[in-house]
Amino acid sequence: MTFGQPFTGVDLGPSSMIEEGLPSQLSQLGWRIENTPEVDFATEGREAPGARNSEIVGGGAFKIAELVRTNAGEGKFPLTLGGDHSISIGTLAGMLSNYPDLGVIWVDAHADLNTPEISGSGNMHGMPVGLCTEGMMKDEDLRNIPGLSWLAEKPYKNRLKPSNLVYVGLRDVDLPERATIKRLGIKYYSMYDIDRLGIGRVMEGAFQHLTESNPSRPIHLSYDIDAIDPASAPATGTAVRGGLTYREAHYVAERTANSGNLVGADIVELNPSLSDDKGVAETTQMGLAVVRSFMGESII
Ligand code: DIR
Ligand code: MN
Ligand code: MN
Ligand code: MN
Repeated sequence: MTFGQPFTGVDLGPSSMIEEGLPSQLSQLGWRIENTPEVDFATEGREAPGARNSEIVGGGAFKIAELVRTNAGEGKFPLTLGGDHSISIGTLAGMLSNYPDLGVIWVDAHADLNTPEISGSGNMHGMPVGLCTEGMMKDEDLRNIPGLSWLAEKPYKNRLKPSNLVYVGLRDVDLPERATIKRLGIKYYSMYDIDRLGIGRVMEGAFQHLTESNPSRPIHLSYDIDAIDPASAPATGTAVRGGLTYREAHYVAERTANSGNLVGADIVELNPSLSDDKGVAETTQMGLAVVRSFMGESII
C-alpha cells in the first residue's frame, strides 16, 4: 500500500524484507509460518475532502482487517508488513474485533492521530490511530467517507480505548494531534521523555500503564520504522532527525516480546526507493532485526 502518503515505493517494503530472509529467520526462532498472499489494492477510487485516496486506502484496509480478524481469531499471530502506515487502519480494526480490550504500543516519530477533519495533509498514513480510537470519529461521518463505511459496522465497531494506547518515540506531532492527546489523556513517551528517563524506564512505564488493571491484556505493537533515527533507518518517507538509536529500537521490541502479552504486530514505512543502496540495505536489516526482536530473538 502506497496510497496513504505521497511516495511510491513503500509497497516494496515487504518483498525487500522477505527477500532478505524474514521467513527463514522467523522459522529459526521457532515460528511456523503461514504465508498470506500479498493483498491486492485498487489503483483508483473516490475520496472525501481531507482524506486522499480514501476509497483505495479504506478498501485496502478492509481486506487487511478481514485477514487479521480471521487469523487472529484462529489463535494465530498476525504479523503485517507494510506498506505505509494506513494499513494499520485494517490491523487495528481486525485486532479490536477479536480483542475489544486490546492494548496498543505505537512506536513512531508521528502520532498518526489525525482524522479527515483535522489533518493538515489529508494523507491517511497519518490517521490510523485517529480513525480507530474511541472519542474521535462519529459512525455517521465514517459512513460518508468512501472506503471507510465498514468501520461503522459489525464486527469492526470496536474502538481502541485511549487508556489502552501508549506512544513511544514521538517527535513530530501536529497541533491538533497534541490537543487530542491531551483531551483523551493518552499516555506517551516522546523523544524528550526517552532522553529524560532512558528507554528502560520508558518501557517499564509503558507496560505498567497497559497491564496494571489486566496483567494478561493482549497487546498489539505497531512499529513505524521512522521511529528509528535516520542514521540507522534512512529509507523511509517522512524521516525525522533525533530518533531511537540502534539499541533503543531493539530494546523497545525486546521488552515487548518479553512481556508475553504480544498478540500481533505491524512493521511499516520501509521504502526501498528513497535511499541509496547502502541506506536501503541498512534500513531493511534494521527492519528485520526489529521484527526478530519482537518475535522473540534474544541476545542470550
Ligand atoms: C503528519 C505526518 N502528521 C500528517 N504524518 C506522518 O500528514 O498527518 N506519519 N508522516 O507517518
Ligand atoms: Mn506512522
Ligand atoms: Mn511515522
Ligand atoms: Mn507514516
